Amino acid sequence: MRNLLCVGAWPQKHLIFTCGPYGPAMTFTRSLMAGALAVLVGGTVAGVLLRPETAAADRRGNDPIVIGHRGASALRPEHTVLSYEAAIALGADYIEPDLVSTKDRVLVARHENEISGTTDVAAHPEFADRRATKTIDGLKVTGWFTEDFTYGELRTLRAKERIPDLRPGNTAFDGLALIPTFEEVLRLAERHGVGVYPETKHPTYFDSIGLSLEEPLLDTVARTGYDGKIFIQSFETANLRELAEKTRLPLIQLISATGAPYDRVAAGDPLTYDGMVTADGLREVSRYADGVGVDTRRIVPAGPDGRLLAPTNLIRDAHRSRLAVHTWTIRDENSQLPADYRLGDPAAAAYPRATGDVTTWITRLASLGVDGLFADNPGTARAALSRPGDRGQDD
Ligand SMILES: [Ca+2]
Ligand SMILES: [Ca+2]
Repeated sequence: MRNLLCVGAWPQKHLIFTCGPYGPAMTFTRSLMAGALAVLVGGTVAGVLLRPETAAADRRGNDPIVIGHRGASALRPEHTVLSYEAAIALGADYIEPDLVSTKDRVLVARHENEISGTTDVAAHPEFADRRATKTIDGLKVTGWFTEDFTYGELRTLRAKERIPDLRPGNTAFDGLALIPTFEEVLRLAERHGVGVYPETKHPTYFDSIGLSLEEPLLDTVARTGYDGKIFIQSFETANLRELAEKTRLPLIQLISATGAPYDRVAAGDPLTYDGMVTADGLREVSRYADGVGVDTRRIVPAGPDGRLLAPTNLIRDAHRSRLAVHTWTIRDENSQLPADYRLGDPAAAAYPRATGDVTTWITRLASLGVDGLFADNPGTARAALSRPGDRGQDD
């Protein structure tokens, strides 16, 4: 049994508990329980127990994995096949779809369920009456929402660049790409031998409107027969705990620089992200998840002037709890980098979007021991990690 679990979908080289010095015991406990449950209930989850290992994402030795954040969103409109294909071409180990639901329960890749910023929906008069104001995770949002469209209707829209001021070159691809389904992303990844790193978006909200995300996520993985690498991520906690009982696919608890998981807020629970990154908090996360996906500021905080301070103990504490540490988001542009890594003349008009010293930033994070990096330009991350011999131990 242990061996079956070892050679399954677990990305062995990238999770501390299977390749590092910390031993596998705790995680196997969770996976054995989930695996046994899957066998007992039959159905979709049991199908993943005998997956063959795919080699593609394991070829990096002990380097952190490179996760193409929304594809290669620095270079193409995010969450399009164009973006995912660019990420794959640039050497991403994983591509990352954020998942929201249509009215007819199809999971599609969008950063938000509100789609006016990333599609041409506002230019479709036939959908003018779908414009609405809703409260999502306590915030009022106005626009067009995926849950008010059937998949067929969404398919008539075309994607566009979300932040054209920062990434004007990406507008050359406006109007060219469809909204992809999760199934399409899985099939694309499988064809190219890369992993998939789906995020459930606003799970409490989607439960509240009867469109729970977790069941169609697992069903889609099973139905497509996807047998590559996968991590499932969420900023909330309850749905990850629920998933831990239903699947042995590895789970990543996302942790912001501030705030609290919305499911905990909605439940009146005082748990915050600050509480989750303490040694005790991380130990609790390790009861249901296999890793954390943290804002880089949780690893290296920045002062009020934007310059970096001393690293925290998060990586050490997470590894002691057998949690992998993935971090987000690595972006090339000066305006998106810590002040320490900005390059060029601040007075120049192009300075905010000019490429800074992002490779040194990536090298620093790697030297601190991160196990994975979410990068808007996976090519930069791949290049930085490929540089020979200049990565010392920083901690
Ligand atoms: Ca995401
Ligand atoms: Ca749910």
